[in-house]
Amino acid sequence: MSTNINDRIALPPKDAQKSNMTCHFCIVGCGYHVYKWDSNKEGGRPASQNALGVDFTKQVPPMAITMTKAMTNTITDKSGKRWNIMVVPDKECVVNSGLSSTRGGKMASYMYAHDGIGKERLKNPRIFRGDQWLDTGWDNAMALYAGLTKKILDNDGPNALFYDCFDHGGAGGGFENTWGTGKLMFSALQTPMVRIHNRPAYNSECHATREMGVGELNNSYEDAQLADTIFCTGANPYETQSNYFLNHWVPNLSGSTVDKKKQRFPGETATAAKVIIVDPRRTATVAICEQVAGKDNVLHLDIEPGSDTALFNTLFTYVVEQGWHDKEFIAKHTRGFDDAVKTNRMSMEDGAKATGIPVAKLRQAAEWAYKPKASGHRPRTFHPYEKGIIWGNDNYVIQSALVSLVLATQNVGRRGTGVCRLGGHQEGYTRPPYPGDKKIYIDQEVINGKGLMYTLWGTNPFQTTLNAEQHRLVLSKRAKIVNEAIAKARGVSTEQMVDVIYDACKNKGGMFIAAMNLYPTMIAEEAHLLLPAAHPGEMNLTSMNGERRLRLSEKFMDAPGSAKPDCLIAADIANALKALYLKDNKPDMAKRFEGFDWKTEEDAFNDGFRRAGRPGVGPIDSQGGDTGYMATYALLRKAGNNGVQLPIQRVEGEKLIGTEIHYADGKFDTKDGRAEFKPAPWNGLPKPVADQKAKHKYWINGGRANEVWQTAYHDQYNAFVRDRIPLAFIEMNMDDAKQLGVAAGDVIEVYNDFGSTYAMAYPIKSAKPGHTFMLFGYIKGVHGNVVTSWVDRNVIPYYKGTWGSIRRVGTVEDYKATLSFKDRHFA
Ligand code: MGD
Ligand code: MGD
Ligand code: F3S
Repeated sequence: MSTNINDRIALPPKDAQKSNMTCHFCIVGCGYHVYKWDSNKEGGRPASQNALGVDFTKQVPPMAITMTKAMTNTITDKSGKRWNIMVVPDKECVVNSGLSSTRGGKMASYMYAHDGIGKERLKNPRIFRGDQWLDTGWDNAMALYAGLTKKILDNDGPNALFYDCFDHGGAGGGFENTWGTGKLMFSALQTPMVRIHNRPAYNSECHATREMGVGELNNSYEDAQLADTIFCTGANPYETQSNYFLNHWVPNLSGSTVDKKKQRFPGETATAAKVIIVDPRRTATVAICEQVAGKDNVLHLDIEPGSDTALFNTLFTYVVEQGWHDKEFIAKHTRGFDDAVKTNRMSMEDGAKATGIPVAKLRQAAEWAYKPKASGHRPRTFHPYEKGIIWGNDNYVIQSALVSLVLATQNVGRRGTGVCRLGGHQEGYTRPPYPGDKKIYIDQEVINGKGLMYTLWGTNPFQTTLNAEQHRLVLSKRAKIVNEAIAKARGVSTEQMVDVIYDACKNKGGMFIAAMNLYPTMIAEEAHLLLPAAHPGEMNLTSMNGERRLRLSEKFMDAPGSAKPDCLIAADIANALKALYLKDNKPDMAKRFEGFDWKTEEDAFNDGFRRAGRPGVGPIDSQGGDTGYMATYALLRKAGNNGVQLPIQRVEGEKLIGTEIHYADGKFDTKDGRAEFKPAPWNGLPKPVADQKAKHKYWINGGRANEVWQTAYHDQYNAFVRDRIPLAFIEMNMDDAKQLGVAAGDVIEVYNDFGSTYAMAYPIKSAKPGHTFMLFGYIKGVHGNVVTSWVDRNVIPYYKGTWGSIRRVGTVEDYKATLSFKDRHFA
């Protein structure tokens, strides 16, 4: 029997190994099963002969199983044995009910195989020796990394050690890895000079809502099926939280599950939900909602970019004027309402002017979302939101305005409601406290020549930060100073090399750059040390999704080469530092690096999530202690792809019992349990952004596309994605394109006072004049180059808000010959 089956998909035989996998791409965390079996074997077509239990001897009914070639691969383990793998969505998982997405459906193909899509994975540590990369062993890599770290710590203190690090779950995160990295950075090294993978400081995306006492993941996915109205702001969930949208919103919008799912108020008949989508552009989500729910049940509020605060304040004012607010709830469970009514006041007319939405449409939105029903009950309105406002015009103020509106109408803590982030990656936060007392704009520190060593841990700021061109120019210059010094140091030992590098950083303005990653990525162009990381499937990893559902993704294969889980890389660094301090006879310093004697990722999980707890998910056992300790790997393995929704309440037998919704008891996360209204005055655009708008004609909106995951770190090697998107696309208005002399597939330059970038023109009918939408974070054509350096008071960027000019550069005939420029929005 052949080991390479190309004419069919090999089926897993009955005795194939089976394990659980949570998709490690988006927040939704769809459940998958992994089948693994000897590559010389194949299951049979009768249901009794394959592990899927599906009868393939006759036509399989539609939707009976989702399985494609991309869900299969052949891998080789450390001993050289070859295995077939199949990673297919789990029908029993309540998150996705057997659905996959174009991203998760590619997981198997993205698992490492020497001849597969992931063949460029980092396999061993790599050191840049001035003009070339050399593979090396971990001992040597650690001697350099820990040696330089120690030298800097001893001479300059922790503030010279900079980190840009993931703070989430899934790939590049999980409770194990956030704990490992956090313990290293915060309690061992004690550096405050840390930024998070997606923003330039160590801060929250949700300052306002948390201060108001409302955590940002407060309901269950099922609540989207129970809502009367879904009021979605600044998000495009069909493309970015696909199976949450398809498996939980669509059934409610189409009415297909209303009878089964909806609890009704007395005397009411169940009806399909209505949806309001706030987004300046028409998205695929809008188009699909119209198809599913009918145009009459969809309201697209295509507001002026950055005017969300004005919208929420207008609705808030109107609701209060109509008396639709919940007076009893406000009196009993909140504070600050009267002040908010004054500060957030905005008339319909002013609101219409600021948002560009006619009064009639604003009124309609208010009626759908907040007008009490004939029965006198308030509608259940769910308010999901994501990057359109998180990276919007003043994150803090927008969230204050939104959550005030939600509190006034008690649209949180009741089934069918919630005010929630839709989310990005899965979450996996557990760390010791941040050792600083203010938020530090790390990118600006780098630009201003501060810091001696920068570790990019599972991040790629070259493709994703704001003001990215300037950031990269400076970093590149500083890295080259170190390169030159390394190149000149011939025949030196690692200890001597540490001195050479230190001198280049300390005395010549250089910066040493290390990166833990799966791939070399664009970072390799400037870095000096690359450490290979393992990702889910190659390690055990826990994370929670957007409804706080904690799952264990089980290890089923070896990582390539000597790649390791990030938590164990952190432990290696800490242990190397401890040994160096002991050798140096500094026991006090050595003590700081104790507690990393982990052999496996489970040790890191037990030390972090189970022992230290997860802030924000909450201590709720009867002693007031954190109940995270109840979640052992063994119980999570039993809980399978449905896991448990945090916080855990108790264990019944071997079953973890979790929490479906927060604040049902009317007690919020403030000292006295009362939620807090917040003033949210509408101030227009921040000046640096308004200046770009005044100077440049085009709004350069940016964001995601369905088939591309983040910086395309896997996708760039996959022809399915790369051939479709050789260069970041930019959607633009047809007439604008004509005026600029730009045709579909032309290369254009986008530029403003902050930088310039390139993109592939993609004119579409639905783009408004003066509006564009560019794929963010791509390998070629970095949107962040033209994002301003402006941040709000908490150092949160406004990635979505920048204006630029456009010029046609030329054309690539290949693009026009091979690409389709069909409207992506089902126009
Ligand atoms: P990613 O591609 O998610 O990008 O920015 P990043 O987090 O920097 O991942 C970073 C790197 O992690 C990749 O190079 C990948 O190879 C590596 N990686 C993956 N898995 C692992 C692992 O298990 N271990 C290790 N060590 N490495 C791993 C994304 C960021 O961009 C985000 S999340 C947001 S929300 C922001 N959005 C945004 C925007 O909307 N517009 C603009 N203009 N900029 C933005 N920047 C932000
Ligand atoms: P984005 O495309 O960044 O995605 O998920 P989303 O937030 O849904 O932005 C959403 C929308 O914000 C865009 O349609 C944009 O037009 C709109 N917007 C821009 N400006 C404004 C404004 O002023 N007001 C309003 N109301 N809207 C505005 C992000 C999420 O996606 C994240 S954070 C991550 S890390 C994941 N990344 C990711 C991915 O890379 N690819 C895919 N396919 N899915 C992903 N899911 C996750
Ligand atoms: Fe994966 Fe499901 Fe998202 S398949 S990418 S978690 S929608």
